[in-house]
Amino acid sequence: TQTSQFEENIITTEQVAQHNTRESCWIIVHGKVYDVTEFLPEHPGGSRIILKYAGKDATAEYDPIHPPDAITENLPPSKHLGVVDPASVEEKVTEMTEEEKQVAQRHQSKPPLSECLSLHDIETVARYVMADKAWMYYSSGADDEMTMRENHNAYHRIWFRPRILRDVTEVKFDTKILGHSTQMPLYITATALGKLGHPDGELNLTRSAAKNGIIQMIPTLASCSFDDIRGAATPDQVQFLQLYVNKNREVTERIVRRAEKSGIKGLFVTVDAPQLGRREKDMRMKFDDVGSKEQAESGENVDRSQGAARAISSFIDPSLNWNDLKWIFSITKMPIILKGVQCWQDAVMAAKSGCAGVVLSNHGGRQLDFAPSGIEILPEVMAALKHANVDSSSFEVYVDGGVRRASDILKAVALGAKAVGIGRPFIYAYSAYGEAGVNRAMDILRDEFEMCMRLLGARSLDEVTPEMVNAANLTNVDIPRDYLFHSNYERLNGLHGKID
Ligand code: PPY
Repeated sequence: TQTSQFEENIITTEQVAQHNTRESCWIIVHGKVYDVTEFLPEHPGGSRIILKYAGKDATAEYDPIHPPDAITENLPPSKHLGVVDPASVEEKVTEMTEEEKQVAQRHQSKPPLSECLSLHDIETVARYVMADKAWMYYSSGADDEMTMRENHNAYHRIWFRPRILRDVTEVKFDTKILGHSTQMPLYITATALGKLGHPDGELNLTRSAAKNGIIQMIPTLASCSFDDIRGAATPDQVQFLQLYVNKNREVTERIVRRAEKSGIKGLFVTVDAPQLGRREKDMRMKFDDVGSKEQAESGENVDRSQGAARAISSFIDPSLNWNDLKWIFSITKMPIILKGVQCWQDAVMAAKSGCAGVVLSNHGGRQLDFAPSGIEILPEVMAALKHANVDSSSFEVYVDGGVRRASDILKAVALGAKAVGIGRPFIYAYSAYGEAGVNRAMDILRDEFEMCMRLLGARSLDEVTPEMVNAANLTNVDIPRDYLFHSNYERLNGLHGKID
């Protein structure tokens, strides 16, 4: 078989080192040798980044940004040359880079997890400990980051109308999402490149989701492979899949069929990213990464303004349109949800087209700056769906972006959302504290839910109704300002003076 031939072919690192040019480019990934010469122009991240590793071991660069099977999926077997001769591998004591040392030191001096009392606290620690590249990729928003800040600030314009003197001894806040039980009205939404923050990447989320009875949406661009993430789930654990539709529809069809076969319970098609937004913090990091200034001026034809995230987005099909939905319905029986709906007209169209729901989302403020926050358009979406006679039991509305508190979630539920998606807070949690951080974030939210439900006078989510909130000022958008936790917020013990 192909594999056994491949395994028999032993290649030394000296041999690999000779193929270090554009004309003949071999690289080593996970101890295997690949000829990527012909693949260079097709690499979604550009040829330059591969050429940096021509003739060398690229595993360390490859790992956080590719699922393990990306290379075998994309290179024909004839380009899988063999395995590296272990005797030829120089035992290098891998020197930690200056940044790695600093990150390790900051992990030593971070506060104990028990000192984190809110999701904001966890985010503060993540910002403190994380390597710049990871922090900038996760935290960045598009352009002036107005939408990103608005996402959370919009929740501040909704106030409660609590009820008193109800027996709130027992409060429950479990519900169902697409018919599947969840312990809280939230799910872990998809975020890309999970290993930038922690070596176990998305598996931290899978494990915590299992322990906490929460549903995880698996990203198309996870760092861990789909099979690894499914493999880490418990037998009954419900997972959804987020989907970027590929220009090559066969790739998408394969992903969708594999997902359905493996038991994925819902397909969330991302519709707000025909092109990736400009996240300047991230772009700036990648700019330094692609090589020296001299290289840049040497005339190689690389668009350095893009940044790697934008470059690798070239597989996403900008021609995707409403007519393609029929095709998606034809290849799967999984419920289809559109993720990234930003006005009521599109929500109504999604319902009329046969979708099972929509996520009112602006992609965490990473796409169109000045797109409204999901929570802000929720009331008009609910009103329009009602007007269009859409049955709320067969069409669910979710909101994501800026959710940091159970009180935020209850505001969304009061206004008609079935659940909310939470992304960044959970990846910050594992970047700072591993799986324990995610578990802590879940504990905090549970605790906040219990308190908020009692103080609101609601014993179950059915009792969290539109009358329980005053959203009259919701659409009075203020220029996003910094709030308490950005300026005079008392930082965690131990962080004073270390970050501004
Ligand atoms: C994002 O960064 O917001 C994403 O959705 C992930 C992504 C990353 C790189 C290319 C395309 C999408």
